[in-house]
Amino acid sequence: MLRTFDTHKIRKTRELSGRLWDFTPAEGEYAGKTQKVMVPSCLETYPGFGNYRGLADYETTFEAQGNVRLEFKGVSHFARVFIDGRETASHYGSYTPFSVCVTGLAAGTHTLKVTVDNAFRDEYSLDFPNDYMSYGGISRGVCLDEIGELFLQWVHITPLKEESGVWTVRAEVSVRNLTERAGCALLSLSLAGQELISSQISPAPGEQSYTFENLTVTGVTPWSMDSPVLYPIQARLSQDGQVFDDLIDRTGFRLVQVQDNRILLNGRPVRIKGFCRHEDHPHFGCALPAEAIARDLQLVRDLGANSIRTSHYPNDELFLDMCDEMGILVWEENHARGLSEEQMRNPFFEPQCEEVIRAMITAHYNHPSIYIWGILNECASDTALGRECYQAQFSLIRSLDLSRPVSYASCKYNADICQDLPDICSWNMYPYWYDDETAVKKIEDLDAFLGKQGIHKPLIVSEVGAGAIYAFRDTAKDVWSEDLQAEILGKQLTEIFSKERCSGLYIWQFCDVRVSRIWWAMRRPKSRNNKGLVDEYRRPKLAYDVVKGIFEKLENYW
Ligand code: ADA
Repeated sequence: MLRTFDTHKIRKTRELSGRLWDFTPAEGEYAGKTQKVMVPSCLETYPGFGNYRGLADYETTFEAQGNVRLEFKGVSHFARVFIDGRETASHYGSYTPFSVCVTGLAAGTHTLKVTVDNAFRDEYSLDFPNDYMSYGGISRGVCLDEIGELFLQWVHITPLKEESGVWTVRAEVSVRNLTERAGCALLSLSLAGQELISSQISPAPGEQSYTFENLTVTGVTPWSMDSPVLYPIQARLSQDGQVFDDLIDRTGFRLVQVQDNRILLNGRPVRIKGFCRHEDHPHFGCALPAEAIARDLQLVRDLGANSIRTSHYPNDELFLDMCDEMGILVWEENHARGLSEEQMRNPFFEPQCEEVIRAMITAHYNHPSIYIWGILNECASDTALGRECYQAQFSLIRSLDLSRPVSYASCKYNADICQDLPDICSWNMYPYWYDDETAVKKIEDLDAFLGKQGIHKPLIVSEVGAGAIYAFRDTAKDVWSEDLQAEILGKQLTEIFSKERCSGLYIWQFCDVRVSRIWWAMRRPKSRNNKGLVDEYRRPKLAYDVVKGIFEKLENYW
């Protein structure tokens, strides 16, 4: 399953995932031995492959003729794609989609081989042993579209303002022309069932995008946490009255604005009651099937939460589709956790971060649930080089999307030199866990630190939490007991919500997650980051009811 709705009615599209492929590792005791595995999946979940690092091949076949477009929603970390034995694409970026077009395929059966590499290498600057597991494999869906010479690549809808029930929106449509000559088609677009555009286009070879300003839509219900109403976006290309390509997406009508110390959703100040969540499960690695994602979101809802931070990378579109439908706000961030200045000096680092940002925003633009774009969690925001990266990446985001505020989760406290750059200031803190200072004191100090620089922006506690090993109960409330975690979370949440200066918080973290074997595992019992409110199998810890009790009493808005 790739999305929760159909993305085409005209274009012939089919999923190549959701079935068994041949998997052949290149290294280790099973080198050269082929077995059947489900795609998508993570290779570390296959028996005997728990700690495999290196190259491996995934192979399948498909029937097609003419021009096709293959889209890979996520391959970790690096992929080389071969069609009928010929290399047609390569891609680095574990959590972002990429596509490849092949023209003039002869009718019949074709082979598709994807060589993946999940090793840690300098040229994969965002993947290294970390406080989560960098899984490998074809970890998200794969689809095959039959296309002609011209096809629709993406449509971006931006709701800009609402006056007396009339929404003004901007539409941008990207078309690809696979030929060497100018194309010719009628482009039409409807939104919420209303025809907005009908325009003759002559796209040059390659990619072209068309922007349409001042479009208006009436009679729609705004998207909100309590009433997450979605509307279809339908783009079509036709010639001589015959529609030959289409693209369907969804959006919601809502504005996200920052005013003084508050984040406004359609004019109302939101109170964030959130969780940071890794895509991780002992059975699936980061390749959670739709059912498991939906179950996570049900738990999030049961806990009375209203937001998720996709720490620390862009998430599967299925997850975003479900958040759109459930009214869960999403802070989505690029792929970067805890890089030092030295790691940020890696020449691959900045271009790879920017590539992730471009791919993330292009693919996820229309999701109304996404209300913040985040970058560079706990990186070197206390150094001049770090500042250059934060600056460059925020300007890139703003050049791609001005409709959402930007932020980053900092742990540099008074040494941070980048707080003037984002729209929202966000801080990770672990009072009573990593240190004994109260949350109240921390927030007051940060507020004073920002105030001295003349910075008056909304403040979010982007991480707060404590660890516990599931089923370890202890009357002495010793470290790693569920009892201590429950007590600490109770204190942290009560203190943070008592500070109205703060727009809300994200608990670190939703579920326990596997961490890398090297180094990190030595500081993490059971090789897990155990700060989950539920363990890796989603069994609730004592803190579950404490958090639920606090979250449920608080409204979604200030
Ligand atoms: C950081 C980091 C998280 C996690 C957390 C922890 O704040 O952003 O990824 O490592 O600390 O558990 O200490």
